[in-house]
Amino acid sequence: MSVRNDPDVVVIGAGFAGLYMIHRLRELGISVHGLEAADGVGGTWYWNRYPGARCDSESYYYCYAFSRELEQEWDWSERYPGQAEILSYLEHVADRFDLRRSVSFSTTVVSAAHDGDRWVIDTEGGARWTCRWLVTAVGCLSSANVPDIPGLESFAGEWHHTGQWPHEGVDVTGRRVGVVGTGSTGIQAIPVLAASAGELTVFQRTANFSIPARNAPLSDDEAAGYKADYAAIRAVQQASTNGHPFVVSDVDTLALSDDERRELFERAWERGGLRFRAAVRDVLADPAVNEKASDFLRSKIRSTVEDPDVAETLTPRDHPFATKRPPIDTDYFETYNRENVTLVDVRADPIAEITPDGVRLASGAEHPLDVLVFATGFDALSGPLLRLGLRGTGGVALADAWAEGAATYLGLGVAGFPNLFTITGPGSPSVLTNMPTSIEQHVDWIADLVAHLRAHDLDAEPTPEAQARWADHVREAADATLLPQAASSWYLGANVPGKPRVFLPYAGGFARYREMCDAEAAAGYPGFALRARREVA
Ligand code: N01
Repeated sequence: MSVRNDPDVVVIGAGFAGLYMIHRLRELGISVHGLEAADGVGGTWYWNRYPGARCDSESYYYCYAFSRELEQEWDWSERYPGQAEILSYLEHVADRFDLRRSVSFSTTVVSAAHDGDRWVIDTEGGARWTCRWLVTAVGCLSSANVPDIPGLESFAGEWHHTGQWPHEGVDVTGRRVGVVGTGSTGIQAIPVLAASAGELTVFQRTANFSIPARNAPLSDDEAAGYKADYAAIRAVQQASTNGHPFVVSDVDTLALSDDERRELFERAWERGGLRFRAAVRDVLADPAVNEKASDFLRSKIRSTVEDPDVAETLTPRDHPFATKRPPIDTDYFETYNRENVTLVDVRADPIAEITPDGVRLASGAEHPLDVLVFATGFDALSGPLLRLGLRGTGGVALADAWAEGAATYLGLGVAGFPNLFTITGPGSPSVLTNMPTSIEQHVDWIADLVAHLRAHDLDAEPTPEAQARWADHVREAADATLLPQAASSWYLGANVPGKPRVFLPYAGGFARYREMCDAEAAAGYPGFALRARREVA
């Protein structure tokens, strides 16, 4: 095995996070190289090519803010950008800032161990890289969760996880298609698959709330308006809870009459999208407010779905609205009015096995299929880091360090893992926010820290005390909301059998989090053990 190279920093991943990290470090004159498993840039938007894949954040702010020129020159075509358009955007960014020359593609990291001096990174192809600082930019939702259902290997048709969708596409025309999962992904894919499949069977375990996206082409006037307003838009994002440029309503919905409240909800419904949450103050803090909003959304399912039994099966009753990540959709509930779509309640009658012909339920009912789609989500936040095979001081594996659940300081580093920085790691706001906003904040913060360490010839890792305090704070922040009430949420790791139940993202809000990170840096990084560099013979 040969040592390929030895930059100051290795960045794993070339999606939104990795590309900007490489750019920032290069600007600072710090040598950096990226390792990317895919054969191109894009991360999430490289892999998630399933039918209907589209972003739930609006295009004018689901993008980088670091370059005024980039902001002005890129034209989005729709209110919500589709997968292909976001991938084109990231390819443009890679070219515009000449980033590809700093990335090795088709290079999967199999292990990364700190040898007491440097990180030693081994890749599937046998190439070895070493570096002083290792930055993970592997995303929060990149480790596919394929359920362990008996008989899957015997299935005679084709099956795919949405997060590993074939690049050549899957022709479902006239075929019998099954979809397992009704999270954000399933809810995006189901209407599109139904439009061309012969028959579509949806295997639903948990009914979900969903709000119409109201996607539409972006008019020239709208696009020009956003471009002119970017300074103000970015300021609202930076001061917000979720990194979205929405100002949360100050209306006390419980003080309104029933008619006034219904009118407020109707307006938010008509506007559509994730903005619905911002229209309902305290929706994630006050159970009474949440129940009003949940009731309204349930009534929309009843009035949309023609068959009352199907409508009832689609009606969520086991978790308050938005305690699981709320999907947004285009004609999701309407799809169940189609002749070729069948809803199967697998909570009432669980999937027992996959047979060569399709899916067999516990009751013995059979659903013959040609194509089976797993929209079953991801081993979120910790999963993408665990599969890197990270080993810290003394050879301790991250999997052992996290046996009781993922623990970090600020979501940015792990005690016992020197000079490792984790962009949007567990314990950061990440998935509760508009991702590019959180990513840029993390990248800027890490770049400043690496520059500081380099200037003073220091190594750094979080102190165990700071990490323990942060874990308490992450728990308190979640407990101050209704979020932990969704028992089956991936925020808690509940979707992966055997995964420790720890509320993974930081729910205290993006603006507050950013201030804490800034205070940490201004105070000279007191939550980190900073050690003078040892001379190595
Ligand atoms: O995954 P999910 P996702 N048998 O975990 C079901 C982001 N995203 O890919 O709820 C039967 O939310 C599972 O059921 P249950 C977004 O943050 C963003 O949809 O566990 N069913 C659930 O219905 C999102 O939240 C965009 O009972 C099984 C579904 O599969 C995150 O990605 C677009 C099962 C999984 O839902 C993940 O969304 C799409 C089993 N064995 C996604 N195992 C944007 O636009 C799981 N399920 C940015």
